[in-house]
Amino acid sequence: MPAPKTIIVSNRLPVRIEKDGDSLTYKPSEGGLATALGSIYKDGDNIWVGWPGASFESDALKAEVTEGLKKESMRPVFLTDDELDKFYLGFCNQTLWPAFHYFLQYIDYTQENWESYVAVNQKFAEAIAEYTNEGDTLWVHDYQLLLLPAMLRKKFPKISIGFFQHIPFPSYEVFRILPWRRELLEGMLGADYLGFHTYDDMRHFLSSAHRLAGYPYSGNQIQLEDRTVVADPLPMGIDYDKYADNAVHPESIEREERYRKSLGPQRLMLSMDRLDYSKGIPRRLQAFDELLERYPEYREKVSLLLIVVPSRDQVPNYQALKEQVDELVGKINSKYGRMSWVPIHYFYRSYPFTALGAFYRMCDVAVITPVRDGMNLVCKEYVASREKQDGVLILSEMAGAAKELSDAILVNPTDENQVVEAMHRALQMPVEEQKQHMATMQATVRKYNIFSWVELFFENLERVKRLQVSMRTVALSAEKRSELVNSFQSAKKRLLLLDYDGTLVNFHNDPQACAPDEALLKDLSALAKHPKNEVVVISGRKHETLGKWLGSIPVHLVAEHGVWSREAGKGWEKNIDADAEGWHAEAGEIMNFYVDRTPGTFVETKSNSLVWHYRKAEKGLGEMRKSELTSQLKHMLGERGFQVLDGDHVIELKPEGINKGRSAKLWQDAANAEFTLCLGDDTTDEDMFKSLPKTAFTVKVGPGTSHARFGIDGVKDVRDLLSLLVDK
Ligand code: GDG
Repeated sequence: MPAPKTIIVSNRLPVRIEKDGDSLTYKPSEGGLATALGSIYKDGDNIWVGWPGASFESDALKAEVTEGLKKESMRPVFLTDDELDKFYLGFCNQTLWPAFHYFLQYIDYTQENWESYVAVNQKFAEAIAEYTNEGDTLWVHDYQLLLLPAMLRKKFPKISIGFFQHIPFPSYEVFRILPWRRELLEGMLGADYLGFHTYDDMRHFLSSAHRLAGYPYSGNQIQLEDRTVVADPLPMGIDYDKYADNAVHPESIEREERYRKSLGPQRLMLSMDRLDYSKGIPRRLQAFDELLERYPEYREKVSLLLIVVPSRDQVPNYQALKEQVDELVGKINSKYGRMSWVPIHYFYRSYPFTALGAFYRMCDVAVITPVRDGMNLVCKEYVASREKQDGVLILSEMAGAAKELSDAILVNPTDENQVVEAMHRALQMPVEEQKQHMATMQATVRKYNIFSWVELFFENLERVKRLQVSMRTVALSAEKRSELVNSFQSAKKRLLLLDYDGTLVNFHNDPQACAPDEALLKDLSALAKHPKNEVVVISGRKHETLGKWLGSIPVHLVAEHGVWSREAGKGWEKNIDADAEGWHAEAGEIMNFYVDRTPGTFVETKSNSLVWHYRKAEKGLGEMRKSELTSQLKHMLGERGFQVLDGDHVIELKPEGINKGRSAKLWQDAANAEFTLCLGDDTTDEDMFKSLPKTAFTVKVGPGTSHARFGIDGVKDVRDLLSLLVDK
């Protein structure tokens, strides 16, 4: 088995391939992610997989590029022009990008583009599979590859897969608009650990996974059939020292001096983004226009340095935006401009790194007001570059970075008045105050830098893998099952402890509609009649119901978690005698208060317990009310000797000391069995698993954590297993 390696996957490789005469040269990217992951993908056998950034037609050229990239620890996935058109420009940039940035009016629903998206993700999966082994760790990046984690999971069921989403994850209300929402979610859930820039992005993802794909979650853990997946906010940082050093680099200083000479002495505000409608450039320009209108004293004294980096210029919306920006700049410059002063210095191009250093040094104020941004790194770079700790950052609340940089002047980018006043306040802010805020922001950006981000990502992914192992019950494989059957056959005395709902029969929205079918009655009866067997059905159900459903066959019954018991052929015995009157009325009143506020819920009254059912309540609302009700019940009745049990879409209030574990133990002691089989599906069954000896065959039904030794998939498998034991 080769040594485990790490594979980074992103749509675009961190390299620029240029033609130099007859040969190709490979220029590494200076982007933050590439720098941070440099020490990782260049190490040992690790690699970075992605599209090399240009179309290479001939096989000979592709082979040359593949060889060249190999030396850089990279592996290419070549995309055709058709794929670039439909997958990249189409689905990525005209469907997912606008949807995830809340530009619903721009979403393109072309099915062909979706098909290309699936095909390209599949192409990545196949390329990656060529270099991958089960022990490797994969880190997939961003919205272009949302389907990839599940495709890789299919090929490598146990592999570690991390995923990071660089753009926002929208609210469920928006995400659900996409026709391919379910496939996208299932794709992402192929990962073990999913990182987002903010808590809100994570929350939106969890809510979509729950509501659209039906997976339950608790905290930030999502329970799939066979795995626990963790979603987490992990805001991306920058290489702080690189920006701090660049700002004082002689070349940046020289550039600043050069620019200054041509610009004159006026104060500067910086606006720097890729050309994108999510960045809010036109609104920013309108606010600048209004600033000059409202505060004429800034005319000839303040200019806006507007850097717009070309991006996606083949997409019509981007072309229209470019025209809008050009027009606005023209309008403002012609309205206020003087021979000696230009209000907006506008550049539509990309600059070398040292030019960035000069821009960050020169500008007293940075105006970063995207209408929606996953994180926004420019604002962090500005902060890191402020050597003297002066300068003011105006930052949109809609950028992920706003969650960390609360010392910036935070604005709602659509509130023009607020942005104008923020500009005014920034230009007036005393240096001492600027320094106070800047120092705090620098400390944050320095601490939560890109290197700690990468380190934390891998640590968290590893932690999830450990969690999955600790929570895994061993699947009751064919081999284990025959071991179980052999032990059953060779034992003189055998005890079967069986939960009812979710174990012997499937759940139903109406709890009364779960009566046993003929086949079940036949098998249980046959098992119970065997002289070596004791069969006990241990349920939370009312004793009347259990009696009605199972009273005609010779099984022993334990009802209401142990309040009632009945040996086969005998009458019901009540095991405790709590004061039903007082607490029933009081707790019933509380539960009914929640029923009134939560459609789809109801209260079931048992002789010694009360159950609040929320299976039919709106997803999310039911869980929220459950938490409220649980804490209220605990608060009001906990000290009076009551416990609140958390079951499958129910909570049950009952006197302490009564639980299925106690009943299971009583039967275990009394039966003196050499073989015990215990089957159950929910948290109340865990008490049984815990109370039995280690040698017992405890089996958890369905997914999730458990104290049981084994796990099986569902009711059908339980029924097959019981059938196997009949007549043995
Ligand atoms: C996506 C998400 C998230 C800009 N102009 C030049 C230049 N840049 C560099 C900046 C910065 C980067 O480009 C832009 O990063 P942002 O984070 O601001 O924005 P997106 O490109 O939209 O990135 C975003 C990010 O992913 C990371 O997860 O923060 O929310 O949309 O580093 O310095 N670099 C050079 N010349 C330029 O002219 N060399």
